[in-house]
Amino acid sequence: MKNVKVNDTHNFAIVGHSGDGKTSLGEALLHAAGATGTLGRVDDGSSHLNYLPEEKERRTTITSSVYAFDAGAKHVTLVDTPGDSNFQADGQIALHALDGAVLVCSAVGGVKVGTSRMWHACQRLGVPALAFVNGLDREHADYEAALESLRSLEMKPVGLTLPIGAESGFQGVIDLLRMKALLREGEREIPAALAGAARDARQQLVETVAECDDALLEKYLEEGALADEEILRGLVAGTRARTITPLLCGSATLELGIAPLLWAATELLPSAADRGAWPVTEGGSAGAVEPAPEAPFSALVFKTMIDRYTGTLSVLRVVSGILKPDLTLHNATHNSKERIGKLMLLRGGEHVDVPEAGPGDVVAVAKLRSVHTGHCLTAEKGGVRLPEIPIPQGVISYAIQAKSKGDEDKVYSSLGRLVEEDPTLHVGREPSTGEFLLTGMGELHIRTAVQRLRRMFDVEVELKTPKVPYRETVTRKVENVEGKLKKQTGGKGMFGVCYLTVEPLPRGAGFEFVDEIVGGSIPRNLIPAVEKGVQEALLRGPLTGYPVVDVRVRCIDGKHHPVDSNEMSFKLAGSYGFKAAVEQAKPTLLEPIMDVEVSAPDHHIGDVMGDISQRRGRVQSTEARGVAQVVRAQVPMSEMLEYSSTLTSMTGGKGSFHMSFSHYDEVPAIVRDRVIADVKAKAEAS
Ligand SMILES: Nc1nc2c(ncn2[C@@H]2O[C@H](COP(=O)(O)OP(=O)(O)OP(=O)(O)O)[C@@H](O)[C@H]2O)c(=O)[nH]1
Ligand SMILES: [Mg+2]
Repeated sequence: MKNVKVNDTHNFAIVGHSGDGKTSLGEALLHAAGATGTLGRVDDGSSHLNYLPEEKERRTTITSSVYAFDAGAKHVTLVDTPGDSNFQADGQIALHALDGAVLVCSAVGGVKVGTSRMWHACQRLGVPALAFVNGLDREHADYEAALESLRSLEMKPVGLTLPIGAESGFQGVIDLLRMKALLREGEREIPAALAGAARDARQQLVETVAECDDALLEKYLEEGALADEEILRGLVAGTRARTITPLLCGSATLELGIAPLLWAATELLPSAADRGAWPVTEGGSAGAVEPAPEAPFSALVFKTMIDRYTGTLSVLRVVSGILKPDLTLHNATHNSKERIGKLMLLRGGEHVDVPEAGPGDVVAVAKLRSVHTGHCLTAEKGGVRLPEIPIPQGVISYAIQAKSKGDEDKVYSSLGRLVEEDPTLHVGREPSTGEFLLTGMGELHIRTAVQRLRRMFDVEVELKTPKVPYRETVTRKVENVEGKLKKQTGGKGMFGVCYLTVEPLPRGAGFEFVDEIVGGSIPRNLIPAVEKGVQEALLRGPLTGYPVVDVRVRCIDGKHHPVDSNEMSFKLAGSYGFKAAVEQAKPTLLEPIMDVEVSAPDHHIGDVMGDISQRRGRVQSTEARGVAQVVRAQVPMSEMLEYSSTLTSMTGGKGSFHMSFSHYDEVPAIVRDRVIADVKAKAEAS
């Protein structure tokens, strides 16, 4: 890779829906480029990209995998990303740091939720993409249907190849630029039976390309044809401007249609230089930095890998300048200094030392102390700051507990390391229940994290469905409730009395304390003690012990004693008064309601909506998105704890969902009584 020009440095992500063949396609590209001696396969565990034990076992990609290789004079980094919604955030993070994408779409079933999610991510980030219809050899493969579904994404696909045969009769592709048939046995002339179709498809290709450039269109209209260099020029311009999406097709596992894809990925997708200047938030000139070796150094960290033995590896994409071992850099995100050790190219699970890295290169650096995924590294002096990569937040929480007592510290420190590697995981304590919660993108995400903890750190944790963080509130106003502490027999006396009025506040308002004492019935300096007492009592409501919210407490009167009144006596008086008032103010239970978005193929949507209403959910809208329907609903969190496995079985794995907290709402009486009974039973049992 030494001395490779920025112009010849490429990187791209392979993105799409789970199981549509991204990893297999990555393996086929590596094999075609001669980077791997044998074709890696997902199914027999020989994949170079799915190298983690969990990936080999599940035959699915869990974290994005980076592989650097040379293709002719070009230095290429390919990033295979996960398709499952539990892990897809990893691919979205990587896309922020890469120059192009190959969107894989299965010939069976076409565009699915994961395909459309990643396509929209490319569009949002302005990443030029190619599309590849994969699996043409599979049963029920239908190229035309897949093409139609791609069009429904508002993509303008322009076919560079044409399939020869389908399903078990799939033999290869026609290269429409070179007008040759690429078969398993090698390059041949186009079979006579397909000559007409190939001519028509090329004609369509030329017309679409001509529309990308006014000068080309003029020439095409005048002469009815374009020269090969002109077609290439139009293709390049249209791809990079994202007005067209070159479409290729084939079979990853049969290695058919791969050479044209490798060509397109390195000739049509932009090189690091073609991509042009990157916007910066600090430094640079005119708010941008050029991807040039002589520019100030900047890089984005898009992945962190934890190795039990070698420690933490930060994977970064150099945006500008040159990186060498022994440099001191500035972590612009964390505002700290970092000394760089050796630089490594990644080839799946293997590392190869390199002497330097320039714009467009992806390298790993070991043992950076303050650096996390998403951070921006810059030159120590005169650096530029790139916008950090936003990290999607997880939504599903599980309570975790060390399996053996005494292992807690080890569990939490190992979890801390795992969270460093996967920023979409979060560990924290839920104050209202005291449980440690592991939060992630879905059930499988959390379960995989637990599996990795066991393998990497030898720690065993138990997962428990978390307690729903219920809240309590009052439903009516009660006035002038007495809170009294009187202990004046023997020793030092305690005396404090307060009168409280407690009333409901709108949802989400929290807590308000109003001091309405006049005439010194409670001394000024002791009124804050009443508030403190109320706040302590707020933490444990009378029904279930969950915190009380959305109440206003007015302290309207009180009594004191010149000697026996002190802070403690008014704090306790406040606490007693508040507890008594809440009991009289018809307390009730509130539950968290989630905004839920479910995507599923058309024919499953009836089942999905029926299931949502059974979960006490309210459907708010439905919308067609490609071949899928998207349902938006609000559903109580308590009903969504095991949703992902239900959705998977209901939709044969083709459904996906996201959810986030919306608001608290009152629990219906019948559910409330059950929750209260549960809490009581648990309290009695312990
Ligand atoms: N027949 C056939 N099978 C394929 C083809 N491409 C992939 N497969 C098979 O499809 C399955 C899934 O392939 P992967 O490459 O793991 O798919 P992926 O998109 O990486 O999946 P995730 O990592 O889960 O997102 C494997 O069993 C592959 O052998 C193809 O072109 N033809
Ligand atoms: Mg994969």
